[in-house]
Amino acid sequence: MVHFSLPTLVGKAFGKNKGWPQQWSKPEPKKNYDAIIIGGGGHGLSAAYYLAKEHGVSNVAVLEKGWLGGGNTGRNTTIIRSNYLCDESARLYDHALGLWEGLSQEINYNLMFSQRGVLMLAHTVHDVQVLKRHVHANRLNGVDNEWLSPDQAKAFCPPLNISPKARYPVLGAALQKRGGVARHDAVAWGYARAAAALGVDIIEQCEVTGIRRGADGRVAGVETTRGSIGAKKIAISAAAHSSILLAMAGIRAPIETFPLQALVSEPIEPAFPCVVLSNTVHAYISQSDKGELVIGSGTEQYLSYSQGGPLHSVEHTVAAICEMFPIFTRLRMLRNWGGAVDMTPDRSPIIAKTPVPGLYLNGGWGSGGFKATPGAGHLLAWTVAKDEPHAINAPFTLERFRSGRLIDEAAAAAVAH
Ligand code: FAD
Ligand code: PYC
Repeated sequence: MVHFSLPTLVGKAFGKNKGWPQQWSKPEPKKNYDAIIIGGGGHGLSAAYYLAKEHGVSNVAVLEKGWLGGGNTGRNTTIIRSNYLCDESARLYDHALGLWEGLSQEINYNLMFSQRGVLMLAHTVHDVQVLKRHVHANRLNGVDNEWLSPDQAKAFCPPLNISPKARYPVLGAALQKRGGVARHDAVAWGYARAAAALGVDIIEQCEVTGIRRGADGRVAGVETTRGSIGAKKIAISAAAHSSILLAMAGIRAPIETFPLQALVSEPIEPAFPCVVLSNTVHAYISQSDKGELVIGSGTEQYLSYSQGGPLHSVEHTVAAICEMFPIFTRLRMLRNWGGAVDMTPDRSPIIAKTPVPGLYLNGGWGSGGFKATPGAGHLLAWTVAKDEPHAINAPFTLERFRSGRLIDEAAAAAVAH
């Protein structure tokens, strides 16, 4: 089934201008900006907000080729946690989680942020060892995470099947109680409204098709489907399309793009109290406040920019969910969709300057960037404003793929890759 997000449906109902009915004006692009951000997802919009709010840079445009939040921001399963393995990642994701905790109040927009706890299941001895290693590493970094026996996991999540006869029995679980979910598209709209109120121009239906450079090599502006726009600085925050945009500036990036699918069930009474992830059986699940079970798959094993994927992957995921939670066996699935996620070799992101003066990159978040939205934007804004990274994003460079100083988070990604 094709997934139409709410903004699309409303956009169709409201006529030819796709997108959410505007809570901000619809500016025409100016001739010149101090900074342009390419990509109107949560990351780009939050970067614009923090540029204006914390650095006083408000002569900024966010250029979005479609509609706000129509990329991965509006397509993900909204899981938020900070239980990553490496010290660098713990700092990065916990910085974001800290910002989530006050965000609805700060931008005066109900993001439905709900810290209901994230449970990561172990089904094999290898899983037990890996997840316990994460628990210990997290605690050393001041990030909450605890190990639960199968009985304790069931007490936390009563629908969980802990029968030893299951094909992949639950041998234990890691629990991050501060983890949870939020309403994904509200994050884009909330940041957009807050940034616009500070003077940022948010321009939809404006695809960047080229990056211009001056004789000195610095960025000078962009070519778009709405004409040329000048800019002193340009930040790429375009998720799946990072490598395409970098190529416009002559940079070859170590990023590949894969499809990742998700689906929702028909809505039911509240039945599922937390978030559960199982890397081994390629499935994760939570229940939205509307009542739908929100379920996701592992990444497809082929490169593609398609925002969809084969049905058999989704069937495999649903089979795994039914085995872990037999009470859902008779539920109907309502709709499925996909996104295209940008993966780096070490499954960690890049928030950094690029070799082109004035050009910055926030990308490579793969299957895990929603949780990072406030942190990614905050750190990207810092990097653009000061032309140097914040201490938290300093390790997340493009250069690490040359030097070998990788930040390996394949296991913490929690989604089979
Ligand atoms: P996007 O929201 O994709 O925004 C980038 C924007 O750039 C898009 O709107 C796009 O249209 C625009 N763009 C691209 N090219 C151009 C151009 N040339 N000109 C102008 N605009 C352009 N992460 C989690 O943390 N937890 C999860 O549970 C989770 N589940 C996921 C489930 C699925 C099915 C998918 C697909 C992803 C999931 N993710 C999850 C990952 C997460 O969605 C992303 O990492 C995150 O949303 C990236 O945000 P963004 O703002 O960088 O990207
Ligand atoms: O990053 O936690 C995550 C995640 C879960 C599902 C997709 N991504």
